[in-house]
Amino acid sequence: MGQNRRDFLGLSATLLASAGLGASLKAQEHDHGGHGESSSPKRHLTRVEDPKRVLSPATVITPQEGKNYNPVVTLNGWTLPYEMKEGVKEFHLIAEPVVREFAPGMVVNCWGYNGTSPGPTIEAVEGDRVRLIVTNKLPEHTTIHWHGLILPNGMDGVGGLTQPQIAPEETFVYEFTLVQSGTFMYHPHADEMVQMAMGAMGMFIIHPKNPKEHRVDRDFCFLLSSYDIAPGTYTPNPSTMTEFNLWTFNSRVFPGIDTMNVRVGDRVRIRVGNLTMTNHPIHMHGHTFEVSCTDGGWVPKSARWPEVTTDVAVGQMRAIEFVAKHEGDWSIHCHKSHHTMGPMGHSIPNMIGVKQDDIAQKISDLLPDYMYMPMGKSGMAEMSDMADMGMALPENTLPMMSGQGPFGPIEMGGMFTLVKVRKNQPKGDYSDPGWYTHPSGTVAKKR
Ligand SMILES: [Cu+2]
Repeated sequence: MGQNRRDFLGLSATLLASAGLGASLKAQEHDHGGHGESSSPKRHLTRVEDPKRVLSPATVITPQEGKNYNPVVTLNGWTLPYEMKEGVKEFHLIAEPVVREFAPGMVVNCWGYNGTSPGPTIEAVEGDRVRLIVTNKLPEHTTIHWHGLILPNGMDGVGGLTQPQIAPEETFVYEFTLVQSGTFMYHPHADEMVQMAMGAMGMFIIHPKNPKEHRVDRDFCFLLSSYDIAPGTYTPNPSTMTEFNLWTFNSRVFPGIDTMNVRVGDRVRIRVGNLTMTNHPIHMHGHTFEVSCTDGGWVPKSARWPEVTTDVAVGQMRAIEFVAKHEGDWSIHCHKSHHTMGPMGHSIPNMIGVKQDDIAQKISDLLPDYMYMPMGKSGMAEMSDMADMGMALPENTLPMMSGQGPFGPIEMGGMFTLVKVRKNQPKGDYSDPGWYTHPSGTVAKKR
């Protein structure tokens, strides 16, 4: 946290300058995983000067005012800088293998853009002419589809249909004028099953031409993505169709996901895009919100209605808006309960009501290499801090439920984070205020 925008320009410049080298980098990136080099299979990474940064860039939590728009805050992400070239905003995207830290304790071999997965958010303004220069450093061909954008057919990025595939090491140029505003995405339209399962995707935000239109104080965005990564391994299985085991906001799992920190009275927008293979009912506590923008653009005010959960189907984008009125640490999460669980919570024996005593210990004494992890006798909650209970996790594997709150384990491990609403958050300072201090007499208690 606390990184400023300049760092990001620096990061990106480094990436751009170094990406051409395309050299592979050994296991230097292991600053978080806590495992030795011996455990790391060979991987091809883009050479960067500071790989730690690329693992998990700190979010720009207090974006500076743009000239004519208020920039978005991408959770655990960043915005791609551009260069102005004769009236055209020129962006460089490099599709490449990257290493993403999903949360402290787990790094993943992903495919992404400019060093991160998801790739950087592209931000521009309605009416802008944009030039998107795409270099392919992936081991196979790719393209980029600009999901939701109205553009000339030949710029639509569908490999084989509207353009030739971009072969490894080739560079293609997309150029068009932005004729709409709203929340969009970009992703490959080439070997989609593999490339999206590996994390190749990003957001594309177009701000309205009139900065007074749809103005908010805080504008957050993130993508929903899912992965199938077997416990003890590092690389997603791209052939998985439905049985994913890691459910993420911007390729991060709770408690590794940034919180959204706002002041009482702020008008807040949260933009969500779904590039998983299932729908996600996104639920927020403590406030009602309205869906202000969909894939198709802004919803007229007269057509909005209040709700606390909105379903984001596959391929959809939704922006919700509300005025932060109620102080507190409010949960925002997918309401499918499996989607707030880490990889160890799935496909395990049902042991509710079964007396097990120390059976897990006995089995692992007999079969030390076999990971036996049944459900607890009275449910899963007893397993929430199994790491604390001396149960070893496979390497590079997160517990199924985690996150320590002020009152104990939060028991969430996937698509879950917090909206932190504070009265005395200093103006312009949107750093994490810590846990909410409840006024006396306002916390549920034992009678
Ligand atoms: Cu979900």
